[in-house]
Amino acid sequence: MKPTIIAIAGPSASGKTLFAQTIHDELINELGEDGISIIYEDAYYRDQSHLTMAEREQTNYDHPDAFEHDLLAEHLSQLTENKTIHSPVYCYKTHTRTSETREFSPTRIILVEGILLLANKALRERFDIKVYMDTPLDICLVRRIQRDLVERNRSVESVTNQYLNTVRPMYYQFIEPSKAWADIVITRGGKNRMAIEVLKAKIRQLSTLPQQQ
Ligand code: UZR
Ligand code: MG
Repeated sequence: MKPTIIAIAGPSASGKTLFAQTIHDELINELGEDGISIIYEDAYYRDQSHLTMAEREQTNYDHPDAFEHDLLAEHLSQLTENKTIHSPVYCYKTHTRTSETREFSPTRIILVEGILLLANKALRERFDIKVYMDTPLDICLVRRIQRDLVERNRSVESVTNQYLNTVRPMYYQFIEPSKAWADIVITRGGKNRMAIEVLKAKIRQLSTLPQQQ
């Protein structure tokens, strides 16, 4: 069995996580634990344990160099060879990896979710289906303020500064151009019901096909 790998990319707070999780949760009973799973690009933010907290706060987390994409590409290759991986676990509070890893076994369908997945050639080559969430940037900003204040313990000032310094410029430099690689572009965010149903139908079809060698 060779897993099918589906990338879900797009700007920060565009609804990627919600979209991936909705598809996963609505199919998990039908497909089972070895049928569908999610990998987060966030988990592959670089280890920064050698840096001070002040230095970590200076990192540009919206630039491709902030991620260990080589390791993610390597892990995706291993999963397609049916090997189990140990993915890193990242902590947003300390801006670095934790000492834990997450054991992850291949499933028939693997959803991979993250901002810069389509901006990297080695990653693109490993995706069978490439999806891009084309949510307008002002909607993303509003959602990001709401989310990061509640879930990531930030202030309005820190979110807006990050937005102006890195999120917005890196979006125009790397994320928006990567849309050209997408097979499917989704408007309106993670609650787009028809987009969810179309992806679910494709996943169901792939899951019932005789498995490729
Ligand atoms: P999503 N990010 C942080 O703010 N701190 C970190 O330690 C690591 C990441 C932010 C990052 C990016 N950047 O926009 C966002 N900034 O997490 C990506 N600024 O996560 O796709 O869930 O929004
Ligand atoms: Mg997310």
